[in-house]
Amino acid sequence: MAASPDDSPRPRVGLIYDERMCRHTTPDGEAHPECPERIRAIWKKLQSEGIPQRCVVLNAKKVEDKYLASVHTRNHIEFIKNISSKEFDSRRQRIASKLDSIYLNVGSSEAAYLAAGSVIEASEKVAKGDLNSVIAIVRPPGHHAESNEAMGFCLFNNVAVAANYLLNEKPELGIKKILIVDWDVHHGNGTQKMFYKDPRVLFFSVHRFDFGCFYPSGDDGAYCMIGEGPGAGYNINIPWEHDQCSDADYIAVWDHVLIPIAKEYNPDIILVSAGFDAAIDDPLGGCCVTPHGYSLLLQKLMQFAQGKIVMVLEGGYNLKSMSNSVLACAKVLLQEESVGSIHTATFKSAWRVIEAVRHELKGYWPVLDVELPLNSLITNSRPCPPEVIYSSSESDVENDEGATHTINFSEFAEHDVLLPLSKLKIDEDNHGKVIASDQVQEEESLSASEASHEAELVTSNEIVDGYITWRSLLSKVEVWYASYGSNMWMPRFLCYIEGGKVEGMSAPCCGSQDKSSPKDVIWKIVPHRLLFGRSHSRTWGAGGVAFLDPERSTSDRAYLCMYRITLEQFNDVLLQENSLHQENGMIKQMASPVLDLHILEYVAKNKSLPLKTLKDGWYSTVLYLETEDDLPILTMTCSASDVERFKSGELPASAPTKDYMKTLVNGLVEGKQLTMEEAVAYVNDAATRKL
Ligand code: X5A
Ligand code: ZN
Repeated sequence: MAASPDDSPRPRVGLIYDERMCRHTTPDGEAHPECPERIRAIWKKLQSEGIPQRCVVLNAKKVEDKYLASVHTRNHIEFIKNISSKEFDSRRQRIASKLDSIYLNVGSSEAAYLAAGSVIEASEKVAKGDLNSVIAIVRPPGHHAESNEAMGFCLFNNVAVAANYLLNEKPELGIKKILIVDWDVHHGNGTQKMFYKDPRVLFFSVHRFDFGCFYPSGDDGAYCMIGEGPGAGYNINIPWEHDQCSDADYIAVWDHVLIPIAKEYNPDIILVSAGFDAAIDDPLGGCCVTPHGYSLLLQKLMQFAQGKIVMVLEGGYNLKSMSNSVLACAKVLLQEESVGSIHTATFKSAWRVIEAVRHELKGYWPVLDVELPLNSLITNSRPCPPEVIYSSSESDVENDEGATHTINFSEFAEHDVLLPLSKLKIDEDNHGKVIASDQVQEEESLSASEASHEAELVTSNEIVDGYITWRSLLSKVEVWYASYGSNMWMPRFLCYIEGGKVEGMSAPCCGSQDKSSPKDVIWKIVPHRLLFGRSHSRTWGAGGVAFLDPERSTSDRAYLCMYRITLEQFNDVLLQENSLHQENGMIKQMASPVLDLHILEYVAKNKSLPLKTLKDGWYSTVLYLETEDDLPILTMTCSASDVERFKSGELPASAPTKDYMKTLVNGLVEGKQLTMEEAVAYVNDAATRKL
């Protein structure tokens, strides 16, 4: 710790805190992570260290409606204003339950007005130069709030309101360019939308994304969302692929993305959407940024905008961890602490994200148009963390050993990751609802954002663990699973859904978590080569396992029996087909899906995608055949390189045994596709034709 040298004046740092912002609480006193204690704990911590005495303590102020109106609709403003009034007493809870992760009570309106007004007050003081910087300890948070939507614990978008105030209401203060740094663990979807076409605001958000499965799920936080029109290049997303990100990952992003761009942009002021839910031990974030890490991030920002920084609280749900982090930041702003180096290693996945972001943005920010020495950077980096595997009590194979093996689902083939992630289709007319692939979904199935809303309701008040979320989400998305081998026989396929085994199988299936039957079954013929190999399998004992050549060929015809199932079920089938669903006899539950909406988008684009997470399984390649009823037809087969190895004889190509043949024939006959004789001839032809 070093005191600031005697010849340089102490920086003037403002603090805003007001007890009235604690009156926004859950109506019945149920526990909720976004609780009044959050700001009380921070304030107490700062007091215990004598920080307020070394700062300028400002009064909170309610925002005027006219300032809200630049980012929120009239409708939304009236709603937040009136929600706490007496006449809403009976309706308030019902209204809140219709919103995404929002509670409301008699204190909500005042708290929301104070939070937004305080950030305006703070920003004006800093813009004027009365103060060097301010920490606004406010709640409810703001960055999820959209122009006409309260969500994610946020009512008004405090930071966006203040940014607009400076730009539109106070031009005389000379603030023409604002950098918003959003380091809350969640994507700042609201702020992004408000300035998406506006180059006067450079919005930068680093957040957990988990390929679209982390709150607020969907595609908005993807790195391809770079802004539009005159705002193109002025929206920057850093989407982490998984949990456990630490100081080193954040510093790497600062050093290789944010800082070079900030130098070029040269902002007049910096507003930090400072959530502390990426902090170590936060119950929602699952990351591990330390107070030291936060102070370093903040210190690196102080070289810009003559140190004009407004730090605004967003999320953060571990009282101790966030209080320590805010304290560390206060000391940095007061220049009482100079910050040293960090001690963790950067994730390999973080380098991958950084590289992808730099690639995406280098046309707008030439300083990024240099290759990073990625090979040497990655050499010293951490592998992705293992997924948490949940063991199921419904295991059909008893074993008392814990499930220890883990599959890293986020690490599919390297070359795929380095390609820019393609965009999920956004339906503009429907307020940006995400539609899986290029398909229009069935009317009764929900859009991904509706589905994620539902998932959110399921988990409200709970620690979001990602597990319920992805299953709820993908249970709303339907696909055709196309079978061409033994699964053409419906009773055999149903084992993958319902569990158990049928005649001829030597080992039972565990089934899908969602045991509901396929919604529909239809048949189709496709121009792919059916082949047989791997004479012995866990399921059949001696068999002759069916595969499709991923390549299309006009001379080939394969029968497909297609089941309309959910994408959740497809994931469970994918795992069982690859014998990756159990370890030491324990059924494993996936912490994240092998095939999520984002990867589905890849598959749709490339038609065939080897999944690195399944690389040890025989069915590691997913094929996107075509569509039926506007739903994608998916199947799984061996890799293209396995086809080559079958051809060369390196892997045994092996005709079906009698029992296996019987299952295939049963499928084709009971499915009314072929007579018994025709079915036998079809299988024999495929088995004997030269590869
Ligand atoms: C501000 C903030 C998080 C919302 C999570 C909803 N919101 N599950 O951190
Ligand atoms: Zn957050």
